[in-house]
Amino acid sequence: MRIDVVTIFPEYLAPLELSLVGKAHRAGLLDLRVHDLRTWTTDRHRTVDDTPIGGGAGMVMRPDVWGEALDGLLGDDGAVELLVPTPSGERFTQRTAERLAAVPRLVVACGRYEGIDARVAEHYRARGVPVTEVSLGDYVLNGGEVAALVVVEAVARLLPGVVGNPDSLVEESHGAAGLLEYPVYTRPPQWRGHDVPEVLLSGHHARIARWRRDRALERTAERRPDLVARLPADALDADDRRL
Ligand code: 6GU
Repeated sequence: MRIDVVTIFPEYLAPLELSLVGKAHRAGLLDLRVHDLRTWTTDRHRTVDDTPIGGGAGMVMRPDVWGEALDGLLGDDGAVELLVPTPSGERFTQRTAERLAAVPRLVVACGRYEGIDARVAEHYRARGVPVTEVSLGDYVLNGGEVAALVVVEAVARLLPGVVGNPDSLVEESHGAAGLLEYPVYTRPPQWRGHDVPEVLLSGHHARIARWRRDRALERTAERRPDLVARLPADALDADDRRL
C-alpha cells in the first residue's frame, strides 16, 4: 500500500519512521511518502493561506496551492482515495481503518488554520476521486498532522506482515466482538499485594475464556455504554445476560 501525506510540517510525521510503522516502511510493506505543501507554491513567500471570504477569525488554506499538489499526487489513478482530517469530518473508527487498509493508495491532505477551502474536496469528488473527511473525536487540534499519524498507524498495522503475530489483531478492543478488551496480566503473579486473578493461573481454558468475556462486558458497560447499545441483537449469549 502507498500513502502520501501532504503537510506544511513534514517534520511532524517523523515518528512514522519509528517502531512497527517504520519497520513496515523499511521492509517495503508500506510505501510512505511525506511531502511539504510549500513545494507547490509559486510566490516568493511560499504562501499557503489567505483570509476567510465572508469574514471571521483565522486563515483558510488556498485552493490553488492544494490543487497543484493534489493534481500531481492523485493523477488519474482510479484506485486512490483522498483523506482530509478535520474536526468537522465523520468519526474515524476501527471500521474506517479496516476499509482504508484495503485501498491501494491514500493521499492524506493535512490542513492547518481554519481548514482547507471547501472547493478542494468538492473538486476532486466531482472528478470521481473518493474523498473522506475524518475526525478523531470531539475536540479541536491545531491541524491534521496528528490525525495523519493516527490514521497511518491504525491502517498500517492491519496490512499483512506488519504486526508479527496476526492473532494480536483478533481479540483487541474495537475488534469484531464490539467490546473493549479484558484486563491483561503478566508475571509476577503477586505484585505489591495485588494478585493476578486465580482463574488465569488455573490452566482451565474454557473458564479463562468465560472470565475474560465477563470482564470485557463489564468494562464496556461501565466505560462505553454506547458500545453495548450498538451490539447486534445476537451478540450476547445466555451466559452474558447473567451480568
Ligand atoms: Cl482530524 N483535525 C483537527 N484539526 N482537529 C481534530 C481532528 C482532526 N479530529 C479531532 N479534532
